[in-house]
Amino acid sequence: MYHLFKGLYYYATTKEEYSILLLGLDNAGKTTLLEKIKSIYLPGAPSPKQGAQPPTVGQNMSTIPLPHPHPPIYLKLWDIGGQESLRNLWTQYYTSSHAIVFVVDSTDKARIEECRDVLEIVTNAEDTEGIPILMLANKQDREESLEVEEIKEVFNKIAERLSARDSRVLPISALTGTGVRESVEWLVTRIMRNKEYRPPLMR
Ligand SMILES: Nc1nc2c(ncn2[C@@H]2O[C@H](COP(=O)(O)OP(=O)(O)OP(=O)(O)O)[C@@H](O)[C@H]2O)c(=O)[nH]1
Ligand SMILES: [Mg+2]
Repeated sequence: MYHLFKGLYYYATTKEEYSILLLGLDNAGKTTLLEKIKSIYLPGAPSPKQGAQPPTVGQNMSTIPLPHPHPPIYLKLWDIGGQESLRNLWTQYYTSSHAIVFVVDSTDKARIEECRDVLEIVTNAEDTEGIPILMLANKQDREESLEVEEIKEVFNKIAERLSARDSRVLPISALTGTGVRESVEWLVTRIMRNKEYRPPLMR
């Protein structure tokens, strides 16, 4: 009974909301990642299936309440289309974001330089200054994927410039879920640490 009340009290007083922006080239796995996070944190949400997501034209948004023992906060996840013609829309989300997740298709060696150039533009934007950046080397379940160390090398130059703020490269599979919880944990730690600089919305 005590735990029930404690749980109810916990949710009743949950007020802080942080926005997280999922960016990356088209086909990187952003929508699959959003679906996977939902399946982990929202009861009853189905796990994503291979090839099930059509390319995103516009945006998807989901709000996730973090379960105890996390701080009682909501994460509002914005998944934006990554096709070239849609990338100029990303900038509209920068000022209200508390963290950026940049998803990389680790199997797409032909576009890894394009990936780096796009990330560079994102991190150079004035409105993203000082917010944590998490780079995800996605599709690690595929045999032909680049290792996280190889992805790190590509982003090294950017990472050096980002060193004054929080940034990290983590290996994941949005499809199987490997590394997804760890990625959310990293984000939560960093947005809380950055709270004074980018305060949450209260709801
Ligand atoms: N094997 C494997 N496939 C994945 C993974 N993540 C995504 N995919 C596949 O990659 C393709 C593209 O995934 P999406 O999630 O639609 O990519 P997106 O980044 O949302 O693409 P846009 O909406 O066009 O920006 C789909 O066929 C997914 O099933 C992964 O971790 N492993
Ligand atoms: Mg998508």
